Amino acid sequence: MLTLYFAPGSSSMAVHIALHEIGVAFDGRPMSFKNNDVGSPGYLALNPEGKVPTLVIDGRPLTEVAAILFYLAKRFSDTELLPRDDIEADAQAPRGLNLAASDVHYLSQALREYYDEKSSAGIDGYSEKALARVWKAVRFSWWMTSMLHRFPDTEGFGARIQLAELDYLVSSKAASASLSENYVGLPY
Ligand SMILES: N[C@@H](CCC(=O)N[C@@H](CS)C(=O)NCC(=O)O)C(=O)O
Repeated sequence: MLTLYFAPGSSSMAVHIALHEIGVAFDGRPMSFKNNDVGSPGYLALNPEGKVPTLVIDGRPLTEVAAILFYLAKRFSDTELLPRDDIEADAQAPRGLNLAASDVHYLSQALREYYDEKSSAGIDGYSEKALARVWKAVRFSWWMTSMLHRFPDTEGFGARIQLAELDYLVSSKAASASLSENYVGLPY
């Protein structure tokens, strides 16, 4: 039995849409922020963060949009919300989610500027700003792949460079810091 606690117009819509896309029966429980439904002791027992969404699976609560979408995609794998039998393609999903979350950060700033300060500068510059970040994420992904994968035509010089790159990474604090910064997300 699946029960979804959601609020119209909030990030819980992503889960709501996924459930409809899958076509599975679920019990929908609309929550009102105005009435502080998310702050009631009963709801806090399910989701101590006091946020929506929460998906209750046979009595067990699961929170966080990304985790719930991941669960639904795995459980209803025939709907192919995630690619099947392809680990690398599978990994692109959380990568895309992380990237989208970063873009939303810029977008929310731009929308706030627009409505609070009546300035469209943030919206006008949004694509350029978001794309610059996307390309840095693509660069990082390309760099990790070029260091860690074995390529059929990479031997001799290319293979030695890969090893040197790896050696530098594990022996230099600066190189490790750069990897960490890119891995968890570049600063805004
Ligand atoms: N990291 C959480 C964020 C959830 C979240 O921020 N939900 C908002 C709605 S978009 C909420 O419930 N806010 C209630 C409140 O702040 O009172 C997730 O991904 O599920």
